[in-house]
Amino acid sequence: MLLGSRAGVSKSTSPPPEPSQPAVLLSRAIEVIQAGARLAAAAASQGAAVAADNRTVHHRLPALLLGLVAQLLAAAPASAATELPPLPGSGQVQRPNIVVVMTDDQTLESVRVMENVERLIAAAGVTFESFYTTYSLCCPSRSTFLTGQYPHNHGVLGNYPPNGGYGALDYSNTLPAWLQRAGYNTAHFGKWLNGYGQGGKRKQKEIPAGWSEWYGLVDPKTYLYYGYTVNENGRLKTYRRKPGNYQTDVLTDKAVAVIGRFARQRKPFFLNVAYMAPHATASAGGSPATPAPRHESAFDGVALPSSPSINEADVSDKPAQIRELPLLTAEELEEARQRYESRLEALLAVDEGIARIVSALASAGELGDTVIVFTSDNGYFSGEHRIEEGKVLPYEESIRLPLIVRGPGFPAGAVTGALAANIDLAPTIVELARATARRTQDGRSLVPALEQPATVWARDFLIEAGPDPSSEDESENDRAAQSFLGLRTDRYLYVEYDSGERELYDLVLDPFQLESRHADPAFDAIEADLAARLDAFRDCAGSACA
Ligand SMILES: [Ca+2]
Ligand SMILES: [Ca+2]
Ligand SMILES: [Ca+2]
Repeated sequence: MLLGSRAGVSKSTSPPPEPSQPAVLLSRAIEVIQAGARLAAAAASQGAAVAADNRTVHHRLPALLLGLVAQLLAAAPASAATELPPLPGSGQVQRPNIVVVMTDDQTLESVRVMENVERLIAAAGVTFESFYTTYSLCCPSRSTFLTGQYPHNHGVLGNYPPNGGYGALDYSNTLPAWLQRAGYNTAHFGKWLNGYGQGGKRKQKEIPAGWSEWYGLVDPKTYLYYGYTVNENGRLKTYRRKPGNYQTDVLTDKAVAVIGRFARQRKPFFLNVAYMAPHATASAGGSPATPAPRHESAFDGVALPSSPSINEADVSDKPAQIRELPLLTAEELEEARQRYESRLEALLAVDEGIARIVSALASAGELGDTVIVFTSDNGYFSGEHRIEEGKVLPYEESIRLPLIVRGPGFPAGAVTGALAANIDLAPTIVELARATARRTQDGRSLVPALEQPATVWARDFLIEAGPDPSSEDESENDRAAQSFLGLRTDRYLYVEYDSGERELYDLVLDPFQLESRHADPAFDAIEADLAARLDAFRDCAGSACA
């Protein structure tokens, strides 16, 4: 342990001071050097194949180092750098701390504006290129994260009753409860399952099983960036509209304070930092996300992503619910662009929050023993396939998500093509924590891909939606009126709708999903094969889903 590294947090319960910029840079430089040394050692001991597999890393290291050294020379005063992560081997990693940061409705594309995610997680860890949610809607997706199960097994099929919502899950048998039994301190911050806190004061004061500390946003005010209420370990606190109460910043403050408290205890810890950003400001009505005042102009006038599927010209290949959509008008496209701008701006406070969380871990001497997972619960449309806004549908913008993980033993700056889904998150965390899952796990641990990013595995997984009787009343689900069941393979997406309609995309030839091939005779054999594989997965549980 380096001298002084805990001094800042042991003197008071207030959040530890953030390390100065040079201290952060120096920590980062040391981490990059350490990562390079680990890779070199791995290559030397395991032969040329490993070195070749990690070539991306080796190419990136010199540039990263040069950049960091230049910044250090420019910025470092003599007093900098008192707080450093532990050196390799200085602490025995038994059970690592695990910090999950999950944003709400964030697309994969938008990660490009998050420099700290890139610098502190991606450059220090493993980025999954192909990570998906199996049900692109808040409550079913988060229930999958908490259980390791498909929605058809955990039973949360929508955001609200009768087929979903807060009351639909047995929290005493979810990931945080399993981690507590394995000896973890656990803490939740931010968004919980839809409907949490509704139904009177007693419901607002409820704390779900599994959490040592609880800072849950209380519905229906969860989706307000100001004026929201947090259940803080059983006490309700409302944060009125003033700049210091910006929701994302307040959630970061809570997480940083808890890191300080947990780090002084012997137990490892699990933090679930569930930022509501960049979700729209209200759950109904589609008001744009609210950026922090300091970020309001960061992306003024930014163009929508240049995807060829935006305002798709020919939708004759698609099911009726898309076929019947008119081309978006210039005004509608401008509204989608404004929403996109606000969402990017709202992500900047999340990105700053990640830097503060990493700094807090480093200050507490815990960074080297901590796995950090960055992801989102579902994606979002911004005009693709003529869909002005929303999610749920099985297109890439809605289901493909960021998953970036750093942690002890994982290579730095690596990218893996291993096909992964949110059913895999709980099995991964259970393995890392050496805990025991008490539900049959439908996903698989991603630890092999984290340790060896060149890992490839053959697998299929389901993309589900519904049946959700509540969805017809929810404007945010307005494109999800019907249920579907789809199969994602390493190459194809095949979907069967309740209406009997089908979709089939070859994602190698058609990554933007412009031409469904379900009616193309050239794809008959492929479609028959995919339909049979989907049938075999339809009601799968556990190893039958593998
Ligand atoms: Ca969501
Ligand atoms: Ca703006
Ligand atoms: Ca088309």
